Amino acid sequence: MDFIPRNIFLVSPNYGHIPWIMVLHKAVCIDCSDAYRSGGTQSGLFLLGLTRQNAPLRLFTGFCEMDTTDDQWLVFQRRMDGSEDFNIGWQSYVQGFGDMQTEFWLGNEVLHALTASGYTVLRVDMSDFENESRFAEYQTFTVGDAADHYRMKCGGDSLSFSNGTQFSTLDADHDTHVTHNCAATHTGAFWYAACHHANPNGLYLGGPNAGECW
Ligand SMILES: [Ca+2]
Repeated sequence: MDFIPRNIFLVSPNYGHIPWIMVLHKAVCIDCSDAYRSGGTQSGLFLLGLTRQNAPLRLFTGFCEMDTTDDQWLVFQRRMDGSEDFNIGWQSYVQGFGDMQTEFWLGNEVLHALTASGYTVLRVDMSDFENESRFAEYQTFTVGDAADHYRMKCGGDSLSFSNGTQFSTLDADHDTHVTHNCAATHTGAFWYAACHHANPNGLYLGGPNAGECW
């Protein structure tokens, strides 16, 4: 783990036994910007905290991306080499799965908590198999709670088609397609309507339908 604290405590040998100088370094970076300001300028894993009104501080490990822009971003999904199987069930997407250093989904439960505590700007960085890259940014991305099947609200571009839809997986059809389970027919898991203009958790092969796309 590549946590930020470097000095848990510091003892100065110059003072003999008394007095001791013991310095606590902030162990928890509240968010990725905080981590960066504390000297964690390299992208990597940090212990982060979620603060919400009337709720206890919730700690979680997150991957902070420090290199993409001047801002610092918490990564909640990454595809890079096809090493992780994304065509899996509801509970895995709720809890999160994969390896944060490579491919993963952070988890719908923490996504809900994150957006409820102010993480509402979403950035999507994409590249095709020829390494052509582009990105999209959304200012008002929110994910509802479990009772509402993690309903997503967002505007703009590819996501507007999914605006207001609940999350679906191969074993949990909450899309608006009357006869099909879009997650099953498109081998992915997402906020499908009937069905999608974006499929970032589809098969890792590109292409307009079964593969991942945006
Ligand atoms: Ca359906």
